[in-house]
Amino acid sequence: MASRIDSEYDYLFKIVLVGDSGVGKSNILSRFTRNEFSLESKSTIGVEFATRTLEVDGKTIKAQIWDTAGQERYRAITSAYYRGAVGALLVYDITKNSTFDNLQRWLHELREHADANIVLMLAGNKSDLNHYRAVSEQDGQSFAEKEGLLFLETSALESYNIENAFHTVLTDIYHIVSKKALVAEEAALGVPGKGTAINVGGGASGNTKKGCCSS
Ligand SMILES: Nc1nc2c(ncn2[C@@H]2O[C@H](COP(=O)(O)OP(=O)(O)O)[C@@H](O)[C@H]2O)c(=O)[nH]1
Ligand SMILES: [Mg+2]
Repeated sequence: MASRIDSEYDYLFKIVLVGDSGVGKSNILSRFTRNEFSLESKSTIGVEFATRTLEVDGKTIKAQIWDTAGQERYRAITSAYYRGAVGALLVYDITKNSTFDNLQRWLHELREHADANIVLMLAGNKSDLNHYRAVSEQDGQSFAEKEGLLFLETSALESYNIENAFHTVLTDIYHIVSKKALVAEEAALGVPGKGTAINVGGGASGNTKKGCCSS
């Protein structure tokens, strides 16, 4: 989702939260959008999202952040949840190994359902519980590097790196979108952009890659 509307904001970006139940997704969302944190875990029925508008590189970005409502417990997140998402926070709990072990499955699900160009941030949440730590920061970092993800440890409780995580993802998305717009502009003007494949051989080995964006 990257539509341009003139009045209130320049861009609207959909971001999804994924990861096991209990890792802190709903609190990350409430911390970022309302600056609230709750010790209780409440799960409502159906998909919810919250928005926050912020400045990125001088542009007004409206972030629409989607949270699951407990369906992740049954691994029953529908493809509608991922549709149109241009960013995702893949969250695990640094005190719970199983939530780290399940990351591969979440990544698989993201890669299956989301746009190929989606910006992914791995977030090792509950960094305030360092005394109960089960996953080292190095393990998080290595996994992120191996899978090509951004990485931060966060704490929704202490409000640590929450702002930074979303800001980093939104900045990355904005750069991708503005670069795409530039390429489209150059194409419209007939200027070959950087990285454009120009077929000179006339053979059948043309670019067979399909369009990036699901709808
Ligand atoms: N210590 C600590 N607890 C957290 C943090 N984030 C969430 N929690 C707690 O973890 C539990 C599950 O959080 P919740 O946001 O409902 O997780 P979700 O199931 O992924 O949406 C709740 O009891 C929260 O209070 C955090 O950063 N630090
Ligand atoms: Mg939740």
